[in-house]
Amino acid sequence: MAKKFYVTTPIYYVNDKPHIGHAYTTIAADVLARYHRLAGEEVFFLTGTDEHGAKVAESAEAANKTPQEFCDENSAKFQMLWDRLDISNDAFIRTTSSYHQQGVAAFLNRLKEAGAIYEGEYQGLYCTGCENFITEKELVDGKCPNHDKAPQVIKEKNYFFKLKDYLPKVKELLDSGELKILPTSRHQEVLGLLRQGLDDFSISRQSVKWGIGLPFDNRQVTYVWVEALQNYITALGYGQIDEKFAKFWPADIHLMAKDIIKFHAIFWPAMLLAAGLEVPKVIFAHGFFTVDGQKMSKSLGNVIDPDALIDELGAEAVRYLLLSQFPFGADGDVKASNFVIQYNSDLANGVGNLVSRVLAMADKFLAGKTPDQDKEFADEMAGIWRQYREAMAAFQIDKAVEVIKKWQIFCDGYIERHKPWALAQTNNNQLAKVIYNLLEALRHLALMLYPIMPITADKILISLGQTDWQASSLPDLSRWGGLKAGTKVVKGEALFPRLEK
Ligand code: ME8
Repeated sequence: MAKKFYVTTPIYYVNDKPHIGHAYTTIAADVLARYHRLAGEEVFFLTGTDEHGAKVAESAEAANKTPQEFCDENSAKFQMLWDRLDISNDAFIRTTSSYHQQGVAAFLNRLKEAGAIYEGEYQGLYCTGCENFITEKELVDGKCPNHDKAPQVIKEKNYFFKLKDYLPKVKELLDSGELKILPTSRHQEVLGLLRQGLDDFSISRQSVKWGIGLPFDNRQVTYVWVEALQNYITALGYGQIDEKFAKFWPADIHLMAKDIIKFHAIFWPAMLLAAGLEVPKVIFAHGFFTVDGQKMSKSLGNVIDPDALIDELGAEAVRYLLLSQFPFGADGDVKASNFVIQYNSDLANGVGNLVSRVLAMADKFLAGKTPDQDKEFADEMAGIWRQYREAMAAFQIDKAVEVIKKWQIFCDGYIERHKPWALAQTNNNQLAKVIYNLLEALRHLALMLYPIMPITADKILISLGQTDWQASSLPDLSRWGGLKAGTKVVKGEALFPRLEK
């Protein structure tokens, strides 16, 4: 039976349209999903939208819409962007869907039956921007530092989750590595939070109306974070259809940025333990984008709109450029003015130029017919694949991109050393060998590119006469010699025309 791989993104709030931070996480998840499918695994890739809570309700009111209308419109914006970016998600969950609501009721009932929920009185400062309580100590000039807004004082009857009862077990899972938090700096951060001590948290709201009623007290709605986390299981049919849940749970990786690590690394595993379910295997928190050195924010007017970027550079380039900005896991600054420069150097002059050069030479010197097999690169290629697989297995997408670049530069160097145009005058045997090696090298380059730029990869493979390559998986595809003698190869259009700017 094929190995399974379950990858998720956060479900994004629909209080606004998507920006490049959302696109970054989703593209990264898509790369992992595509890589694991290519490796022959059975993949379930989930993304979606988080639609309840005070923040969404307030934004809907400000827009003069009902919450549901507002959610429908904004959720569609995310789905449209993912279509434009060729995101290959297997499901798109909306927390206003009835199956999510039913799954949440089943999960909460289970927590209640397990004795993990009790009633209490709560008073605290609530920041709607964070959808979370905030302490006096965290305030700066009386305001939430993340949202620059004064929190509301909330006093109400709530239901609480006995978080403290499960913290020792969460710590044990972290120590044993059964629950991995990556990169390791984030693991340390989570241990720090545990050392500081955490209180039980309230799982319901009395004053908020836009949410899922508690199954055991419908005067209260479920706290938006509590039901949002459950999307990872309700999307698999938790509480209703067991088959998918049994097959794919636990998640192999929950991807997100560092802002929401506490909810995922502590609260979520604790709730799962209380419900007697397995915890996710890996929680990976990548860094935060800043733009030209500043936090991306509407008020600064520096939010990069992914749609505008796609209009300018094309979806494939946007996927590549976002992922190759900085190490996956680290914070990084994006300079919008660099995108065109990097497009020209990496894509137009790099991959694009190599592909068109090799195909043009095969066309000109050998009438587009693949020569007999040669094995000059077989060993190098195996080494490159090893590095690529290791990078992907460690979720180091930027390293996988580096490996691809290295291979492209190696091929450019090989052309310069062997000068096929000179061999065409003097040595046809040697010319045939060199062209075979280059064509086969392109096939491997395209396969490595596939998770990152799927359309580009497919175009290259089709030019190489590989129309049914998707029927095989990596163990076969990555073997040297897949390109058969006699296969017709054709020059395609330029993959990445140079941009003048
Ligand atoms: O937190 N740089 O939703 P959200 C990189 N609904 N990534 C960024 C980013 C930035 N500047 N800004 C946002 C929520 N992101 C909850 C999640 S999950 C059960 C519920 C990405 O719309 C990144 O993935 O605020 C971050 O974790 C996520 O968007 C937060 O999205």
